[in-house]
Amino acid sequence: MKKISFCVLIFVNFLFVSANVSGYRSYKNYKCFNVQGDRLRIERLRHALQESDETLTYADTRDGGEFIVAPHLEDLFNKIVTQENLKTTVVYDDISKIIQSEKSLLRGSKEFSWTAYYDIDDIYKYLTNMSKSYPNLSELIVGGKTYQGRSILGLRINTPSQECTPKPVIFIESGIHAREWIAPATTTYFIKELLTSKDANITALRDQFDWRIFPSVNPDGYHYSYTVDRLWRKTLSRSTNRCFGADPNRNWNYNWGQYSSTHNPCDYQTYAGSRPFSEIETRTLAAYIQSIDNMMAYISFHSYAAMLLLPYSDSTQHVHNYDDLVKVGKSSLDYGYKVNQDKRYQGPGTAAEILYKASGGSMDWVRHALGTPLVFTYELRGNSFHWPPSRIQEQGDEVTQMMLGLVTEANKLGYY
Ligand code: 0X9
Ligand code: ZN
Repeated sequence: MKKISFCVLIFVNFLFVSANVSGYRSYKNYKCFNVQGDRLRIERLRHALQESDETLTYADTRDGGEFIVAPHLEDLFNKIVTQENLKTTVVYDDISKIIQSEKSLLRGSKEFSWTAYYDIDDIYKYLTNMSKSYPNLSELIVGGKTYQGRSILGLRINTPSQECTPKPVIFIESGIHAREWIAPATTTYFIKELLTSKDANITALRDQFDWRIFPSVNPDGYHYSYTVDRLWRKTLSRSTNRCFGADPNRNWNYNWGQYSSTHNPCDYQTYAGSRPFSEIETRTLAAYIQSIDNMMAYISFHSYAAMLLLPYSDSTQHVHNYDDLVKVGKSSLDYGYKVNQDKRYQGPGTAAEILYKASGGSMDWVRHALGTPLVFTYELRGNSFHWPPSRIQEQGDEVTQMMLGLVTEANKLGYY
């Protein structure tokens, strides 16, 4: 009798331990609030909550902010919201339900698809398979290395041409923030369109450029978000015994560590790293980018503000071809609206003017260090990093049109 209960105990203990080891951070009863009102008051709310819980998740939005509030913070949240006279609406009353729904059943299916979100190994397998299926049109490329020893894998699409001069390069950097799942999903969709579409506009889009496309430049973080903590944003580099990860979009060597950056390794969101390029991902990717000649455009995909952002992120001063960037950006958005007019994107405009100032971002470094003429950050659609898997295709079609709109106007303005 004793033996049996001992075994039961061991078994129960095993279940408990394995649930903790492989368990996904549940976010049970965490509510998502949209908060509107004075920016400074919202800042005060954020500080107060962060003091009680440094894993607080928040995002600035065009008219305020969005907060994911743990049950133990709800009283404090309500108290400060009343004190500060802020307006709140509930976006999700239990974010764990959304997290569950995203990991839809299809993800185990053999065929890679755009009706579910996939883990990094599946994304990499897809890139590898496409490079094998279309060897004349594409090749697998390595843009850098990660803390956990992964390669930052991408696809180069550079179809054979009769011209002697090299084609202009368009670089796509996607998924630098781990939790912005719609970005890698959209990017693989765009790759699929470039390689398989019979639409003459899209084959021309493919053939005119030397594409370097990286669906996930923070693959360690993405895998961690996929398997452990859905709201993880950073890399996974070890900082202290207790804390790890830096924000890879605060870590580039241009005006590093100034705005929207912290020097606290335990900050859940915007720790800038111990020094510029402290993260192997940004350092190696920057070296790869620097080795490219003839880069016409650098495009970074994030989510979920629905905005089109121009350099510089930490200054309201305009770059010399700002007016062109606005024209190209507008054309890109207009093409996108052929697919989806639900909600219009804000911008194009400098991140500093229409979102918030932030330093150490990839877009700013590329523009400043390399002088790449056309540099954009797209904040794709979503609610709290969530975009229903059933609508990935639509977002992918929208981005495909956006790329067409971008190059069409760039051509009119003489960029190629
Ligand atoms: O803060 C960021 O890095 C980006 N927004 S996100 O919600 N996806 O994290 C914006 C990047 C460009 N703009 C700025 N750096 N302000
Ligand atoms: Zn982002």
